[in-house]
Amino acid sequence: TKENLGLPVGTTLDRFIKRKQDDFPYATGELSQLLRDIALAGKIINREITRCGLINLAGAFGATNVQGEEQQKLDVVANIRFIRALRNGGEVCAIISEEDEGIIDLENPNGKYVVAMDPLDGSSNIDVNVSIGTIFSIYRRKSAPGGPITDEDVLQKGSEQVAAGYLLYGTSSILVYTTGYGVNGFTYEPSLGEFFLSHQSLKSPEDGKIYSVNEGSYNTFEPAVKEYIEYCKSREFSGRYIGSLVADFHRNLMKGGIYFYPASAKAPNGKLRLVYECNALAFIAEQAGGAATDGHQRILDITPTKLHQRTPLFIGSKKMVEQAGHFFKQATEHH
Ligand code: P6P
Repeated sequence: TKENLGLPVGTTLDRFIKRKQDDFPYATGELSQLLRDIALAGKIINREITRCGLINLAGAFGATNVQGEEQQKLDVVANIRFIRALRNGGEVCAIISEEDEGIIDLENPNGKYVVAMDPLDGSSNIDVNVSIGTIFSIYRRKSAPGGPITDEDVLQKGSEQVAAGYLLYGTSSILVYTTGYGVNGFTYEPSLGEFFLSHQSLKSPEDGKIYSVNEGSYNTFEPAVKEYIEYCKSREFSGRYIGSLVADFHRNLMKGGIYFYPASAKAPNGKLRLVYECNALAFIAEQAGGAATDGHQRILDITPTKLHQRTPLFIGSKKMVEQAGHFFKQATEHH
């Protein structure tokens, strides 16, 4: 099948992409090149992050981004690097980024793809040495080439994604992505500047015993969420919360578990962004045999209306997400 090529673990990302492209007779190579451009930007960011302590890139930049959050220098660096890599690659016509209010038009009129990204998520963790990540989604451009970028290009449902992935800059840096035929992970070897296939056809355990939520907001969660948390405690699950979405997501993907960021008084629609955080991870979760909802519906079925809109998120092992959904169903039936 297209899913498991049975490639040796020593396969580089480049060779893997080439092999996969050969599987698609009509592939014209743009998506392959786009994935290479993202990997290149990831290598550059990885270098900046590992050096940041030395060249004082940690700490607040003094500016604030559209979210009103203190903009960390590395956020700015990551945003610039990804935009530059994708502009130079030529396959992308527009970018939506957590760091920019509006649509970034790359002036690539023949670019077939649109990228939605969080260039450096969890940036508040940078100067405390906690793992951080890049999250990206890739969509096909819908409007006519050469014309203006329109809302139909940038407000697409997650189910329209052509590819999605994340980079996790941790104890080792890893690139995990899907093009709709399974999930594959590549571990970065900085001394060679190469990503090597390390997790082929990654499948997430269908059930798990890890739950990840910021219980500091427990008191203002809706009853169904409180009931699910009590359920997790009754089953003596482990609470694991790093406070860095990509790190929490990846751990649960590998070991089985659920991450949830529900609505609360402080965050009436949750904190995480639908277009450039939740959709990418939801695509990966489902491709790995997991699930992702907002408590009621599939994340990938939500039609975005605003670039930076937030959504509650329940994501991870299929059985755990279903169990959480059960408490929401009960709640709506009682009313
Ligand atoms: P809280 C980091 O700022 C982030 O966007 C995610 O990476 C992380 O999972 C979440 O917010 C943590 O938010 O409200 O629990 O501190």
